[in-house]
Amino acid sequence: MEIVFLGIGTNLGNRENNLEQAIARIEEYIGRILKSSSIYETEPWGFQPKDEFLNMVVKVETTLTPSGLLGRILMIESLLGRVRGQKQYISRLIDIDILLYVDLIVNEESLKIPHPLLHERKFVLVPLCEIASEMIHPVLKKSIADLLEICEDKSEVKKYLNTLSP
Ligand code: PH2
Ligand code: MG
Ligand code: MG
Repeated sequence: MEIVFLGIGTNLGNRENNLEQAIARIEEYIGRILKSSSIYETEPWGFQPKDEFLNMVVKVETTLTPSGLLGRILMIESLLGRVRGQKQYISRLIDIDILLYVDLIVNEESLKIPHPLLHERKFVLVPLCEIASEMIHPVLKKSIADLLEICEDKSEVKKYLNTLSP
């Protein structure tokens, strides 16, 4: 079993329901969720759609390899209605990103782990810090708590819900 951290985001449709569906599919196709962060409402980062995001982070145990994991994520995203194509950011029903895969570093064209923008985004660092503040970023060699402290992102990230309805 390997431990992975996944970031989940949505800014279209019934956002809470989208998160719930994503969680259910992650448990079905990726592995058991060991920890979930609270849900945060976050200002869009890097583009300006009218709809705010809900973001959260989950810690999952899995037997999948990094590329197997990516394959399952793409499948889950399309099951939940995600449409891809554009190169630039667009609003989406669901986005699931691999943030960390144990302390592995992957640097391929189609897959980079840790997520290359993890440390620049408060919408990732705040929920990740809630469940894994002591984790060391394998490239930057700093803890998640330290990365959050030095992060220059000033966009708003506010607590929305402690947990999804059981
Ligand atoms: N995802 C992006 C780009 N910008 N902003 C917020 N607040 N939350 C996201 O999940 C997000 C974003 C690309 O995946
Ligand atoms: Mg993303
Ligand atoms: Mg993505």
